[in-house]
Amino acid sequence: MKRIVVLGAGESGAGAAVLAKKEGFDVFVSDTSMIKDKYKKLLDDHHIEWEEGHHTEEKILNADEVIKSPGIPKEAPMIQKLMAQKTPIISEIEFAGRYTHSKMICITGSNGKTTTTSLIYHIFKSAGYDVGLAGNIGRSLALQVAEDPHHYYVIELSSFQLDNMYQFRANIAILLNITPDHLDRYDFKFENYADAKMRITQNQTPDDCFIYWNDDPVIKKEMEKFDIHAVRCPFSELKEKGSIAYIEDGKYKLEYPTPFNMEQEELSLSGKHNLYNSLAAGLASNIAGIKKDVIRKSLSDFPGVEHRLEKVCKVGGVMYINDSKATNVDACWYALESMKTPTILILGGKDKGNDYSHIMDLVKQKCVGLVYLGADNKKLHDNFDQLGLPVRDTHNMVDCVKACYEMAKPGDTVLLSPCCASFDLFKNMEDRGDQFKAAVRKL
Ligand code: UMA
Repeated sequence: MKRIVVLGAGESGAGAAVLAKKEGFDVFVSDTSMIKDKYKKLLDDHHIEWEEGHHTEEKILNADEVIKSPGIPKEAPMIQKLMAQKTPIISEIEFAGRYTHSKMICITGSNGKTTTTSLIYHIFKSAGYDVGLAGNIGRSLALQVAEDPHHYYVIELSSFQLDNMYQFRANIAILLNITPDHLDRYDFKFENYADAKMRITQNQTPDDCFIYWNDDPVIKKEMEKFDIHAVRCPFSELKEKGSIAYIEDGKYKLEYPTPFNMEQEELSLSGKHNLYNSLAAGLASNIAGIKKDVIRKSLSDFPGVEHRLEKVCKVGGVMYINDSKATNVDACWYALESMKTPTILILGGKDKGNDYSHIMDLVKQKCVGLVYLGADNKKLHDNFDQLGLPVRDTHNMVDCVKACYEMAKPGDTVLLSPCCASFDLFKNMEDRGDQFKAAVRKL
């Protein structure tokens, strides 16, 4: 019997293990940390052998194939050993793709993935399609393929997931943008990260579609390097050469495959970044054959995504906005760009090789104060103190929100859009956003 070892027992690994067991493999799961109770139960319910707190070499190096969780870097000692002995290492999505013929709508990009994925899922659901939501958004594709199969999957793909994908084919692939992120996982080379994003197009055929942002110079450059076999479906803010989705005379327009238009002001999501997300989502839905009236209605009644420019409440005339999902500099750029009132920006966390020069002009234009929130705020001081804005240094959410409250005047906005990952002080970005909302509501 072929032996599959799954490294990491979070959402991705536990799901992969269940599918592998169902498909008749000899399965072993190993995690260097303590495994969450819900995943232990899932593994036990399926009689899958697991270990926690360490990796036992003799139980891992004898694998025929290894499924690696996306959070494990290739530099991890066990991965290095497996690579040295040429054991195939794949991602959970690659594995799941082998056991389903469902249509795959896959979304990647440095920013906007979760919003676009959620919006497409909303449109497909509204159309009555049998659809699953999966991937980086927090739901294992493998587990759904094993236990809750659907005709369509809308899958958010991170570069980490794309890294170990080889045969997987996206029927509709969406690449929203490529800006620096996760450089610590790509030898601090932007090109390596951009190349990983382009893997979303590999294995696509002329029956498939590739939707991408036509104005992105990085995508343009990358497309010269890769053979794209899918039908090209570029979108852009304004009508320009080649674009088949754009804004013209205040109207949101799709040219392909069915001509479609609606008033731009009817779109439920506002801001420039969300316009791109809405164009990409509309195109994917149109290509999937969803009726115009459903697309129109769904684009206008989509409620938005938690932790993404989420309005929390007004306290003392100050609006508090939770954009905890902004874990890179570019995401913060879009958030700041959409601010209409003087802004106190909360930034900081686990730095991923950030270059803050990109947001300096916007910080100067929009911000009236900065609150740093990280275990180590030195890099923030080094970059931003020179602007001469009032600055506060904090190391937990309660102190951070208190500092914002003291700094803000009626009419201001407090924006949590930290540019960084959350793992230095919080469990994850959701925990950071939840703690922010709870602290604001206690003011
Ligand atoms: N581990 C080992 N050995 C090692 C190193 C780590 O066993 O040498 C273990 C860790 O203890 C941990 C596990 O490996 O338990 C790593 O798991 P994981 O972080 O991959 O956890 P999952 O719950 O499987 O979550 C992953 C994605 N996590 C990451 O990419 C970091 C989740 O994306 C995703 O939702 C989930 O799979 C389902 O697809 C989160 C994320 O932060 C939201 N993504 C990044 C982002 O959006 O910026 C890319």
